[in-house]
Amino acid sequence: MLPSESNPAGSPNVDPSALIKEGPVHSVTVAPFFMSKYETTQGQWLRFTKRNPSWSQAGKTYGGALVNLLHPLEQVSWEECDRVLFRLKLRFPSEAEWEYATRAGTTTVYWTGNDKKSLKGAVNLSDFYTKTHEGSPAWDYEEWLNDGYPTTAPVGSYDSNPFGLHDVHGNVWECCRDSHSLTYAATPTDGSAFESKDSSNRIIRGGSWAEGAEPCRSASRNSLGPGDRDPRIGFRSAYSLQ
Ligand SMILES: [Ca+2]
Ligand SMILES: [Ca+2]
Repeated sequence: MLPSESNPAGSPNVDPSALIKEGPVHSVTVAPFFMSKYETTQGQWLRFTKRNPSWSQAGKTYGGALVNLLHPLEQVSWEECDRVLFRLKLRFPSEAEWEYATRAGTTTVYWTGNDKKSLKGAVNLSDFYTKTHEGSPAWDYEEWLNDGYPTTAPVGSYDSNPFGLHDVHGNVWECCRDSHSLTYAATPTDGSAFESKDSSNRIIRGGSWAEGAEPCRSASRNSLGPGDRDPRIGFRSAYSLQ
């Protein structure tokens, strides 16, 4: 994994929108692991837990789009997901694993390229469809994009990255194992998660249906409290091979 920063120009993983918390660029060796091809769906969660807390919930209609059980789970807390994943012998990916899987060998701003318009056909964001069907005046919209969904989209609706993973950019933010940190200064380089007693917040990655392209950059990082629930946030499971 090589998180982006805005300089030096000409080097891999340069990202003009990079923030200080996304650096410094560093190399990480990731041990073999499996990563879910899709974000966890409402149907999977319903089977595992008998509940579906999602806001864009199966059976409801938003802006003419009927939500079904293939839409991603959201509005579930990091703590609860962690408990359920443990029961299933699965886990959250570390940030390093998430970014490695998302980049899939690419060193550009998005796995699709450096230009946000390269995301067309590969992403569900806050777009023209959202603006004209379900949006709020305060939101940012990518008006050049019309992805057909005002909130979440069924997982796998758009192109996969070169590793075969869908929706790594957009749809729902994806929880990672790592504690929140302001830089990667103390992050392990063996691909494991950064665990800190100083912060209970956890990292989320990849942006969502309620945001534009900037927060869904491969290097972009955000965080949530372990008990927070948000209609924009779900997760993708991982599995250790060692
Ligand atoms: Ca959309
Ligand atoms: Ca996602």
